Amino acid sequence: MSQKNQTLGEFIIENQAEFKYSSGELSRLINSIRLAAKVVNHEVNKAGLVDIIGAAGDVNAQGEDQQKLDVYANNKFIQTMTKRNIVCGIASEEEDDFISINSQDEQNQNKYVVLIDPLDGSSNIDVNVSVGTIFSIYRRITPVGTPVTIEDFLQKGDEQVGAGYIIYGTSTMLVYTTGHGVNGFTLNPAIGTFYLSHPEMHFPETGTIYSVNEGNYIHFPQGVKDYIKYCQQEEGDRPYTSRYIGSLVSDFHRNMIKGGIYMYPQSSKYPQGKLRLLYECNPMAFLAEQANGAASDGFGRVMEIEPKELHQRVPLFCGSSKMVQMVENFMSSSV
Ligand code: P6P
Repeated sequence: MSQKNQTLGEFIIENQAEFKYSSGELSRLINSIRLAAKVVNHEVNKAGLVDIIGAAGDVNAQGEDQQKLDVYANNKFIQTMTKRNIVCGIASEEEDDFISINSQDEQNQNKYVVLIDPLDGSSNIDVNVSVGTIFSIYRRITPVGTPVTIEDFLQKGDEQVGAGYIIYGTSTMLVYTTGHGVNGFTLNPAIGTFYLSHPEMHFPETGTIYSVNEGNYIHFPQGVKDYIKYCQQEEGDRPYTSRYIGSLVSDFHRNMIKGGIYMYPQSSKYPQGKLRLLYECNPMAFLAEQANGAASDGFGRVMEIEPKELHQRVPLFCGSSKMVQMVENFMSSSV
């Protein structure tokens, strides 16, 4: 049972036994993500000072070359997980191919691979809008002690053993699941500790917020156009409120607390959708379903999609279950 104000460390230890593979490795992995989150948070939160402390390409106080924040975040998450020898492979939006972490070493008994979007919504940084890190965790399917292969990464979302995000917003939160519900931890920056602030998070069954880039409206499938028009009609609790800030983690987080749906449909610019299946859609889908919400590609569960390649894109409709179901109804009735 989770108690408010528990630290993330206490929570991980207390709930480790719940995890059927509890060898402590997953706990150490979540702890390494926690550490990287604090390091990235420190850098993200001073982005506005770039002109004062030096823009990308300058040298910082540690004598390190200053990097674009998404490259910085990518390097920090990869370094943190590599140094602690916890995973056997990592895939990232910032890396063309997956990275093997000593997996060819016969002594390497590590069994997890992690897929990350190190800084989602990074274009928002220059305008001081929330951004996030998204992560997805699988057990490798090839034998431990052998080199990881692409098959270890191309697994359906239903095979995830963990997923979560860090939202660098008005406060910094780590929200994650290992298949036993969703819990949110808020960072106290004064002492660098995450505290359980949002135990057992749930999507309301329905809501009145829809999040979509309506600038792409004319390119949307007819079913999506019909749903948006439904949201805008005067009836009952409609018209709904449109809230879209161009950061998946932030829109998802708000909708999980207040009720709502996030949509990134296919369009002429993105015929398969813009968002990546393996390190954006699947982790958010795992969280959504664990929080009594839903996640669909417009016709079926995102987590049932068989991945074909590492940076594959799919449409995403996720959030309150009744709202996702309604979009699927509009989509199926318009084909
Ligand atoms: P658009 C950020 O680049 C992102 O991947 C999501 O975080 C966000 O919801 C979406 O793309 C924004 O895309 O095309 O509406 O600017």
